[in-house]
Formats: sequence, C-alpha cells, structure tokens
Amino acid sequence: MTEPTQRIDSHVSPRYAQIPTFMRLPLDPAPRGKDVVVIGAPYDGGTSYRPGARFGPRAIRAESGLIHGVGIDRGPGTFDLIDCVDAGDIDLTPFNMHIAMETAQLHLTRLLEHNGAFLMLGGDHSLTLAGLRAVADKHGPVAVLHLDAHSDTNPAFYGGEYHHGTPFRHGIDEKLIDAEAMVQIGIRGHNPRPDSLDYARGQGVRVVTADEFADTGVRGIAELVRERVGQRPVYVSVDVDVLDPAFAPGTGTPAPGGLTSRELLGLLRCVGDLTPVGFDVMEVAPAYDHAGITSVVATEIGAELLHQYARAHAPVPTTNENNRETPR
Ligand SMILES: [Mn+2]
Repeated sequence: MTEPTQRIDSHVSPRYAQIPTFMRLPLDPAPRGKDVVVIGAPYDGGTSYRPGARFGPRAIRAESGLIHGVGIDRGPGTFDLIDCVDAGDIDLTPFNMHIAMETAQLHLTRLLEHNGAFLMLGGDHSLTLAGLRAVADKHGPVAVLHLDAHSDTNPAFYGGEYHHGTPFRHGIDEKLIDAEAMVQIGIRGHNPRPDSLDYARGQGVRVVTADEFADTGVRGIAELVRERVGQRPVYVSVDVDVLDPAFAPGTGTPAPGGLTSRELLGLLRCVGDLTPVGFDVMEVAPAYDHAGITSVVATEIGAELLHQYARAHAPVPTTNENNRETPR
C-alpha cells in the first residue's frame, strides 16, 4: 500500500493544471478512515428528458480547481478540519438500471464501512436511492433534506419502477427515510402528476414550494429545517435543478422560477447545525451548460456541504469572527 498523496499544491501547480480531482483532493480509490469521501456516479439511464448527466462528475471536477475550501465567509479551511479524498468514479453500466443501482449501492455501502460519509457527484437522481439504501444500512431510517424542483416521488413510468423521478418514493416505501423528518425545498412547475405531491404530503413530508421559499426567505426555511430534522442523522440531496435555470442551465429537466445560487448556498449553511451522514449533488448535464455555470455552482454546493460536515462533526474554532453562523 502506498501512502495517499496530498492535495495538489496550488502554490506549485496552477489551479487549471494537472488531472482534476474534486477540489484538488488526493485521489484514493480505496479510502480508509476518512471523514468524507467524494465519489462520482456517472450514470444517466434514469433520465426522462434531456440525457447527459453521466458526464456530470467529470465536468464538476474540471471546474472545481478554483475552489479552495477556505473562504472569507467560512472561517477555517475545510480540509484543516476534516480529512477528505476523491475516490474517483463508480463503474456503472449504462445498459441496465438494476445492475447500476446495485453496483452503486454496494460501492457506497463499502465506503461507509470504512469512512464517515460520502459526497456523491451525479449522475441522474435515480442513484440517490442507492445512497439512501447505503446510509440507512449504517444509520437506520434517516431524515432527508431534499432540494429539487421536483418531488421525485412519482410512480413507475413506461414500465420502469426506477428512474430519476422516483428515488424518494422508494426511499419512503423501503423505510429508508423517516418521512416526518423529511423536507423538500424548491418544488415547482410542471410535475408530471399533481398527485406525486399528495403522496409526499400524505407520508408526512414537509413540502416547501418555490413560492413558499420566496415568501419565507432563507432564515425562516433554515429554521423550519432545524425544527423538522433536529439531530437525527440526515441525508442531504441536491438536485441542481432546484436552482433557476439562469443559475444552472446544464441539467436534465430545467424549471424556471427556482432558487438563486446565493439563496441555496445560504440555506445550506444550516446543515452544520444538523447531523449530516451523506450528501449528493445530482443532475449536472454539461452538454446544456454554458461557460461551466452549472458545474461551478455544483462545485460550490459540494464545497459548502463538506464545510458544513466539518462544522457538524469537527471542532470548529469559534473565535474567528469570519466563521459566520448559519443565518437565523
Ligand atoms: Mn430530482
């Protein structure tokens, strides 16, 4: 066994140089004892409209070189607080959803046997079910903070039980999710079936529409999340289409009227007050992107989640005036 390498030193190697890992983290395909492992899930066999999310992980990594993990609004550097690596991608067949799902679940379960948590870079949203199965296997039914334009609690379409519009219905049906401790934020637009929201609400999920988010604001919704989720283990799933297409055009099912980048990143600051056990950032489809807008914001979302994991699980010095609290 060789010692894992260090992050690429940006004082030596410019941020656009070298083979990109996420945020220039060390590449370690078989990580042990890490706090959070970044893992790519290049798969889009569950997409219902624009395909292409299989290229998401690669595009996110390519744009992530600029992000330091230290910010004037963050305080201590994330990687001074927690130990993270990039484990590369899960090898997922493009030809068979069931095999891909099983492969992803097995891989994520193994990661959690040896490490604290994962940050999965999608890939379409169907694979969140694999993530939920893996975290529930370790922690029992989890709370969920789900950011998305769509509820993703649909029934089968075209004879397919599993696709990117169903992971949370299966997650609830399989009792991977504590539905009373699940919040969906940003829901809007043209869900294929209005009754998909009835399902979520009927199970006790708190659905925050984009309109309610706009009316209430970041602070109020962050408080709602803290109250709902409490200190239960929580899985945070970000479908990048929660953002308005102005901020994330490169995605499979864009829906105008969404959150701004600033709103989403502000809201995610509440995650450090919870007990996060797994993350994903899904549905980046680079073929529809412009100037890397979507990949850049996906990187920033991932960076924020890693930092919030550090806030929740590592002792963050409180004397630093710049270590701004979550909006309250
Ligand atoms: Mn989704």
